[in-house]
Amino acid sequence: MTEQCIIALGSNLSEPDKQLRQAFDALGQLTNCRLLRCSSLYSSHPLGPQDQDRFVNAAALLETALSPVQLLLALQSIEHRFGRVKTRHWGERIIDLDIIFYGRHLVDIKHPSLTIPHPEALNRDFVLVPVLEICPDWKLPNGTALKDQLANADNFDLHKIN
Ligand code: PH2
Ligand code: MG
Ligand code: MG
Repeated sequence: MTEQCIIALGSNLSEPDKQLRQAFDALGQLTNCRLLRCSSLYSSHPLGPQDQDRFVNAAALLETALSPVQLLLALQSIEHRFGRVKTRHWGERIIDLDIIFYGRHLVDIKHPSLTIPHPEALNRDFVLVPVLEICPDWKLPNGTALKDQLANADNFDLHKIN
């Protein structure tokens, strides 16, 4: 039994575009997962503290036999390997790997904390645009089209950089 999952990637430290390319490679090497598609890289204005650099954002489509929690732990282990350290809320980071969708499932697990669909993702163009690039016909758990969310999303001055 496998599911198709969407992972959002973000970085604004230590050559973010290099971090994202290496993160795509790391996703491709996860056991019990197959990396199906990678989006372009996008530069975006930072959400949160304004004294930090612009982010680079992207999305990946992953087919996985892992459960949501197993996938979360696998992503956290990649973040740890890349040297991710805790900073201020919405602050700078070397890599951020968020599970946006796990098939059309709703997931809400307190320990470890995991809510899917990612609660704020649907309001942010730096998540929606890369996801729609690789999965233009993606459906939300309630059956509505993801592309219909784009009109309501906040704008972060997104520019494709490759
Ligand atoms: N991630 C954050 C905080 N702010 N801003 C942009 N543009 N893109 C991000 O991925 C992002 C952010 C913390 O996860
Ligand atoms: Mg995030
Ligand atoms: Mg995160």
